[in-house]
Amino acid sequence: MQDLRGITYDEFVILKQKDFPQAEGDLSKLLRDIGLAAKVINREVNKAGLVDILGMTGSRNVQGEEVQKLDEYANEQMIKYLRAGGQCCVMASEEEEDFIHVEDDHAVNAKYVVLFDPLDGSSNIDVNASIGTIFSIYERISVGVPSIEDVLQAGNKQVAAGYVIYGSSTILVYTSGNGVNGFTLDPTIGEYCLSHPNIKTPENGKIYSINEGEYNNWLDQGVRDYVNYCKENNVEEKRPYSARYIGSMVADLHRNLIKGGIFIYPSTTKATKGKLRLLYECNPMAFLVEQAGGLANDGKNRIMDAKPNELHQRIPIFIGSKNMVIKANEFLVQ
Ligand code: AHM
Ligand code: MG
Repeated sequence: MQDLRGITYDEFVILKQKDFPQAEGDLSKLLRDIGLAAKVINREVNKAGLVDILGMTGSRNVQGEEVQKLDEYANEQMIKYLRAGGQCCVMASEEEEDFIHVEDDHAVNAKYVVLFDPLDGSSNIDVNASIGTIFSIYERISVGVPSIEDVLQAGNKQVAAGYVIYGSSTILVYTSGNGVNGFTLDPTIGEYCLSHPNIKTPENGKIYSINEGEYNNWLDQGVRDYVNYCKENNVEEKRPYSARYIGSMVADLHRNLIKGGIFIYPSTTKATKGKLRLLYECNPMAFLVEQAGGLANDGKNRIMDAKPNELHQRIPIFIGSKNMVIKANEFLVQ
């Protein structure tokens, strides 16, 4: 197979389009629009540490402009670039109560729906930990005026999904259903370059990621039993496993995707249906992880087969290395 390492994201997306002779280039354009929005968000995220110098959020900066919260800024950029690109007729965001119908003339016949979390893990901004943008793309199913039905599609109907992690470097990872590829932003040329071709997640990992402070609040005893299993000594199975939890889904999942591991956000007494959102957090991550050879379920049923009922729906999630997810599930079935 041709070694494409180093090729830019934009070139790669166009190259992959050739695998689908009927493709008209709209999805490629849409993916590039998202990449562009993420570059603009990345620029602002990189300046986050300067906020104290330039002005606190909610106050005025030295130019007398209102300093915006980064998650609001990220939301605006995603909407702006997706709207300008003209490839999507419907958008939905964690930051918006309702879905957005793009009514601009150039988007009237647009065939895509984009759901996104513009800046996930934003509570980590202040401490300079990694955060990310997550996106999920569907074809519209409505005829005529777009409707909520376009947004409430099961994850198994996604045509593409991905995330951008703003970390020690900025990496865009995406799938369009034919494997997973990662591109690192080279700030000197302003391009994402293929750095992680054909990502496969290890079937057996050694990392478990869960907010263990909630140990006593997990609704399911099986989750406690599984976590205790992860901590037990077992030379053959190379246990105890390592606990790693940043509290930023993109960062936790990116690490586990590369190194192998399981990420769990279960039902708790406070979040009885889990905390994370099905449509723009769990489904896109599930698509990526499955494409990389892993699994994602709610403890029993596949995340991508869940039927969405509302835009901001939550769901418990067990996601990551195949054998770890299977093992964790065994503890839940009493
Ligand atoms: P956010 O969308 O408000 O940023 O919340 C989602 C984040 C995820 O990134 C992370 O996995 C989770 O919340 C952490 O939650 P907790 O602090 O309860 O462990
Ligand atoms: Mg979020």
